[in-house]
Amino acid sequence: MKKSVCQFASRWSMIRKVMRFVTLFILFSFAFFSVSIMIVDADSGSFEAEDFVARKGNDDALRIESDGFEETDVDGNTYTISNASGGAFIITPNGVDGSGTWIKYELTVQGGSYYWWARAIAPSVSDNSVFWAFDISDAEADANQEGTVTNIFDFFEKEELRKFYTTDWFVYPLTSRNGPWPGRELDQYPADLPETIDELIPTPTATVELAAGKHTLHIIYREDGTSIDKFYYSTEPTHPTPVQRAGKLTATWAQIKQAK
Ligand SMILES: [Ca+2]
Ligand SMILES: [Ca+2]
Repeated sequence: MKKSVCQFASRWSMIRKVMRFVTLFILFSFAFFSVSIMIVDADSGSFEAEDFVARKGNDDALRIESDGFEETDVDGNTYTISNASGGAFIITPNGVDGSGTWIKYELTVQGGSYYWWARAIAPSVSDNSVFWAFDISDAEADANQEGTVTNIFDFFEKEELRKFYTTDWFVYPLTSRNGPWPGRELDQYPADLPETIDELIPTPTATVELAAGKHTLHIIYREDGTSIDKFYYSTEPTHPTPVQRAGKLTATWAQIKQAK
């Protein structure tokens, strides 16, 4: 009798251990599955600015140039552009009239609210913007449509941001000055701005609603002296690394700034 009680207690203890293990296994699996779902749900990607599919206007504006290209800034000083992703970028060099020039990109997304960034060089208030619009006709890609159809993508236009002007690449969050999409420039950066651009980490709020499927992006000339290397998009406000497509992982801002 004593022996069978002991056997029962031992067996019960074993059963409890197994049940505890199974419970923990189920909980762990559920947590892992949930995190996986969250990661899979993010959609992000990038494409080279030089990979446009169509263009119209002045062939010297929004044109493709390569690492080693020499550009002249607003003070007449020459600087060399290098370290571009893919070794190439688009630029309307200072002195080139790009009026009426646009380039067009095509992309396919999973659908959602997308944050956008452009890796660009915009060294002064005279060299720091383009127009942008998604899913418009070529005929609508017109500077006169600003505020109704097309938007302004500013690269440090607001007075508070002008101390950051640089002839190096920086990944700028998408902005819109007068609409139609909301995206005021100062809303894309922390209220408490740091002293140097190396410490500046954008805090983007502007998103573009894109349904699942194919879309177009028009970039339209606005100012000479502006270069764009690459575009990035993500359903997450954290910048995706250029090499990790499909939203599988995110990276720190320091990694991103160094990545091409
Ligand atoms: Ca200029
Ligand atoms: Ca590029």
